[in-house]
Amino acid sequence: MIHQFETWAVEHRSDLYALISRWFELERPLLLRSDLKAAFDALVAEHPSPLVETPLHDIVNIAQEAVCRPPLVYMALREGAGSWHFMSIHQQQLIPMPINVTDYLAFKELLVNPDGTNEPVLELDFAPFNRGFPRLKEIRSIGQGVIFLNKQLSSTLFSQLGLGTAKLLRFLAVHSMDGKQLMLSGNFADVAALRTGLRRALGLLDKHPGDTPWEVIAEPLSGLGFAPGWGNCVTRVSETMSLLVDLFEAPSPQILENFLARIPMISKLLILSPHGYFGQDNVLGLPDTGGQVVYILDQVRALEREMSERLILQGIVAQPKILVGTRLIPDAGDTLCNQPLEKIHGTQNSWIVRVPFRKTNGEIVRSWISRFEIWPYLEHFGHDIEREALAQLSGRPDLIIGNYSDGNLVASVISKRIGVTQCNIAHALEQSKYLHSALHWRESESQYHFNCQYTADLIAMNSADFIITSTYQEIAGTAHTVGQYETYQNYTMPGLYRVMNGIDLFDPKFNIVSPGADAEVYFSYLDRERRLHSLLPAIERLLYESDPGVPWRGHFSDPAKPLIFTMARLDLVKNLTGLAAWFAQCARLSEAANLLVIGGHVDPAASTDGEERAEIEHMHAIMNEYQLEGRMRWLGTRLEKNLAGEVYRHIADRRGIFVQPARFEAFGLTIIEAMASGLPVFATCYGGPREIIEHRVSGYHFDPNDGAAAAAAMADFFERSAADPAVWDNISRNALKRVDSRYTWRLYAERMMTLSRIYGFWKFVSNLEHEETIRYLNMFYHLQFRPMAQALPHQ
Ligand code: UDP
Ligand code: LCN
Repeated sequence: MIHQFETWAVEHRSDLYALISRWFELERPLLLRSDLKAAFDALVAEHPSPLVETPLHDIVNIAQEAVCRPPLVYMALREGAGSWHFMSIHQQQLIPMPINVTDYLAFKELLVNPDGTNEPVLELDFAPFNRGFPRLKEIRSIGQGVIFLNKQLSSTLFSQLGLGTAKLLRFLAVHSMDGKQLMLSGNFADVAALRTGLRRALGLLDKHPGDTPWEVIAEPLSGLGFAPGWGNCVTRVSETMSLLVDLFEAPSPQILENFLARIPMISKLLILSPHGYFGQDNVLGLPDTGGQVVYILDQVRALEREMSERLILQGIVAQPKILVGTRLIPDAGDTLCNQPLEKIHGTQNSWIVRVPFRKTNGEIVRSWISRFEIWPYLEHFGHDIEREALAQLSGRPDLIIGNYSDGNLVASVISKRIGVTQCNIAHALEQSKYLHSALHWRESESQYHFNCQYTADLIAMNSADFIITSTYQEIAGTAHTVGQYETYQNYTMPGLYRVMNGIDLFDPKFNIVSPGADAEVYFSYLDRERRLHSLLPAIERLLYESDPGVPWRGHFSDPAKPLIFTMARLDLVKNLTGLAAWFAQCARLSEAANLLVIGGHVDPAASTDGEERAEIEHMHAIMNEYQLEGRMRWLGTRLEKNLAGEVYRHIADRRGIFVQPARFEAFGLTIIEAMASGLPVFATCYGGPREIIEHRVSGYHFDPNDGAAAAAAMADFFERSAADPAVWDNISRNALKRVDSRYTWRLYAERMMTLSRIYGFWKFVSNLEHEETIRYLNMFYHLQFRPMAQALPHQ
């Protein structure tokens, strides 16, 4: 494509000139894809010769960004996920010149540092470390890493005559849990000996009924060299042994996966989520405390259940244990975040463990601090939480899972120190939320400290053994939008460093494992028997009575209309104020429905967070300007989970909709909660919702930059549903189906455990340790991250 454009440009100099001039006329040094396209479209309308479907059009289609410093324009072209090319064009010469990523970034740096041409710059490039490691080839396979790894490694391993099976024998021979030997107790000299043993064992098992428990056969099997772990009864033990026999006979990745799925490997987990208020009650909606907490608590319950079930099936008597490490906040208001230990509801043996942040002089930090300010405390926190976890678990965890930039950094440090597999979960990567925040990091340094955050991200991503994402787009974006991880592929932070290959999207470490919505709480509005009817009076009061009993503003003059419902933290990026404005400005929409907003505080003085306070003021201004009093109710409260579940269903009873109007949403748990309740959802097209919802099938997307169109689409939906109830019913039914087939915690837990086992096995038998990378990262941490973090103001 690029080559064709170069050839085309030779003969179409004046067309190219016309377009570049338009870009320059915008007088903005950094143009986005939408700007580049809009200028092209405007040119097409007026230009004497046709430009549509020319190589110029193709180039504009793949252009993500352009840096304009007349007479030069430098372009970043994205042919597909992770496939970037760069090009420069001089307005007079009009010859497109391919350039490399370094030249592009260096040119971009001039925007903030015009005199910096000759300044030395630290360049980071992780590509050389990954040579020799298997990597995916197809764009559509991105995010299915461990399964790919399994295929790759098993074919090489088992093709080396006898080597693979010998390694498998060694793996089984030393496999233990909590110091107890599992699988093999006998000293099998080689694979042939093990095969003979298996044959004998299977012969012995044949003599017993299938449901004979393990205890009965334990002794004779132990005499043949077999330890617990094969199964809880004769049938299960025979199946597991047969899988191993098959594997020796004709190894295949699938049999290996099935066999590994049965080996008890994981019973102790450490999950890290340092920032925010991490608790079970009264925390949701507090600044920085939202979906991540919901996700982790549901995840813990699902993983504990899955681990227990698997251990029982394998005949192991062991109680899995999960710890969630977070910070202890002494001044924690009406939450329990000042407690060092809190049992997680609905689990047997999972706990929140809290240790405080400390200043350099050892003094404890007493109050909540924003996630943007926590960097100086993490090192000390890492040591303390590691010590606490080792004590609580009586040894090392089998897996460490980090959450968000801070948790992932701490996970990196601890997992390398104690030699445990590291899994990362991002929840949100801020480069996608805060546009150009890397380039302009210095301007927002006093508020956001993105220099620390993006450095931490780079370290954590590259040190993780595997990374779980909620959607495909989180890694690789779409045809025209950049993935959240992809934003780390190349970027620059002028004055700090320049990243040429920060992360490889084709790395098998990426795995999509989508979360679910708690099925106990969020279920269909049609499931009358399970509904919490006792909550109805509370809901009616909240929504319709003159005093709802919580801070509020507004009421519904015509309560018979269906509701447009939105619920989120009152962050700028969540854009609840945007929705209120669109609603107010669209007469058709406010004619068809009422608006219910739940989030934040109604009294600005009640908020401790600057961004939230500004949004509160903004919401009031909109309500004043458009006199929304009788058409909108705003509740400044946080709904308890069961109540929230029943509210979604109540809105569905009344044939309303849920709207997620964010400027960008990394995933969006409220969307799957609403869908799981059978409520039609309209959600932003930026981020995870684009993938969760199939447009017009199981819900709708809209562009939050075009609120009028979004409001019109909602108005259409209400009007069409009023004329034909099947319109609403169809979307509702498909939303329920979609969540059920893709977004459940049961699917999540199964998949997560499979990945951990496959990964654990391959880590044992092959050299997956990226030792060179680890040394490089260690240096980067000490020379770059640490001094920056320590230089931040302490509370
Ligand atoms: N939530 C809630 N009560 C509230 C506000 C939010 O239970 O008053 C829950 C909501 O149901 C969802 C989570 O908080 O489970 C928000 O997650 P989401 O992924 O939508 O957004 P985040 O806050 O993580 O950006
Ligand atoms: C953070 C976010 O911003 C949401 O998009 C996610 O749904 C949530 O975490 C849970 O992963």
